[in-house]
Amino acid sequence: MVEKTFIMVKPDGLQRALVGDVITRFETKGLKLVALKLLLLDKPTAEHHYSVHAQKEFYKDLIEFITSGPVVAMVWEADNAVYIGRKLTGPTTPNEAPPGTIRGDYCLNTQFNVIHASDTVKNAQREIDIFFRPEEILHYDKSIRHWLGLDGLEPAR
Ligand code: 3AN
Repeated sequence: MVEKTFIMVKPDGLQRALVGDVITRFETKGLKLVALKLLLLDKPTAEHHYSVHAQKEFYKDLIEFITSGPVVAMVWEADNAVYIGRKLTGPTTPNEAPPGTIRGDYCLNTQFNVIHASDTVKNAQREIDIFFRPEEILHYDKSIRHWLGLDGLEPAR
């Protein structure tokens, strides 16, 4: 089933110039980018996004960290987008994240772990609603033949 997932490059990922790489991994996997923005999270939005962790001992640090610099928020669409997004991201604890995943390739620390990826379809919708207005989510077809100028043409020899 076609799903949307919410992906965010965290302040450490942006400062370490990993935004392009994260986008490339989702693009080349084949997901469709349907929304994207660069923003500095305010505290209430950060607290809303991470409300599930409000009782955890790392919550205060997490809010400080996630509001400490710009983030890139995105929505990606595909069949099983949520599962694929988690697979590309890797587990929360960097030492558990296999090479080839974003966290496995780039992270040493559980807090500075470069990327957020929704863990369920329900949470994806909740997170998308926090970061984007409905009109900011685009609907369009991806068709490489058209954009290569090949629609209606005979194959080149
Ligand atoms: P994930 O980002 O893999 O969904 P969550 O939802 O358990 O992981 O945690 C949200 C964020 O909270 C993590 N990305 C990480 O930045 C931070 N975090 C989680 N567990 C810890 C921890 N034990 N110590 C410090 N920060 C943590």
